[in-house]
Amino acid sequence: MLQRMLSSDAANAAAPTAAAAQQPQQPNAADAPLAAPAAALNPLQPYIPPGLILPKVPGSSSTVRSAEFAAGAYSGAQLPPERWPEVAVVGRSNVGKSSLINCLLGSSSLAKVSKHPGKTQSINHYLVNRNWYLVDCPGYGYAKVSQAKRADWHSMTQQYFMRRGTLVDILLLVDASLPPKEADLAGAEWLLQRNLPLTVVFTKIDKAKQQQAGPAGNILAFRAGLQAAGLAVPAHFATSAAKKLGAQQLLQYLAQRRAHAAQQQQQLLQHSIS
Ligand SMILES: Nc1nc2c(ncn2[C@@H]2O[C@H](COP(=O)(O)OP(=O)(O)OP(=O)(O)O)[C@@H](O)[C@H]2O)c(=O)[nH]1
Ligand SMILES: [Mg+2]
Repeated sequence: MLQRMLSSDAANAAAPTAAAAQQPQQPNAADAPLAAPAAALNPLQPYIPPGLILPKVPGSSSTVRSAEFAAGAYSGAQLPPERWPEVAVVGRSNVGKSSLINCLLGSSSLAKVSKHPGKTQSINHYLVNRNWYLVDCPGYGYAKVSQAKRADWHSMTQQYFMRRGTLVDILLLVDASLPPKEADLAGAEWLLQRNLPLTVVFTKIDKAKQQQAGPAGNILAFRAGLQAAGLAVPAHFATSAAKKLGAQQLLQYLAQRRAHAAQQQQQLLQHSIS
């Protein structure tokens, strides 16, 4: 479904700069407290594929000291300049993107939360610690706005993913209180097929529906869905904005991703000078 929404015209576009951030480092278990052995996978614990385990980078901080709204873009031209590393948050409407952003940033109201899907209609940049952006993207899979507006959202988000040189990671949010949805699996597939950086963040692990698998079962089913489609299973985190679960681990991981991307950029720069 997402493949249709994020139309295929970009499928052959040039490889995005962001793909560089996805390149794995050599595993170093001693330096990677977030890694969980696949054999003993507890779906509610963070999972990082061995090839993506990042060594600790001195000076990478997961503490949020300040956070402010920086820009809301309704078109590519309105995006802020590519100045800081950024982490995008995407997923179906109502999955909890804005709630997770508030939870990560220690705010109750920075990103607007609503029971009604479609609240976030622009690409919103939040500047964290004055040195990185957390970016709230419009939701997908929501029909209560005009078709024209919906198409506009998706094409803008797609272009943003493909062209943003400072994009370090894309957090695809998936509601863990529900069985896997086709749209979410398709969203992960779309990103993976373009070698864009992807981390799946399961939301609402506090919420279980009676007579259903529950968050742990739903997470395992989602992973199995990706495997069945022949896709590599990406890193994942399980969170609850309502109960403030999983935020610290995710912030720690994102600090490592940013520091690693900065190191890579420096290496590329040195390489191009020498
Ligand atoms: N139980 C529970 N509810 C949550 C959690 N996170 C978000 N919600 C609820 O889910 C609804 C949607 O949350 P939002 O954060 O606005 O979702 P969104 O993905 O930003 O939605 P759009 O902007 O419409 O795309 C709200 O009613 C939230 O209170 C969670 O961790 N647990
Ligand atoms: Mg929102």
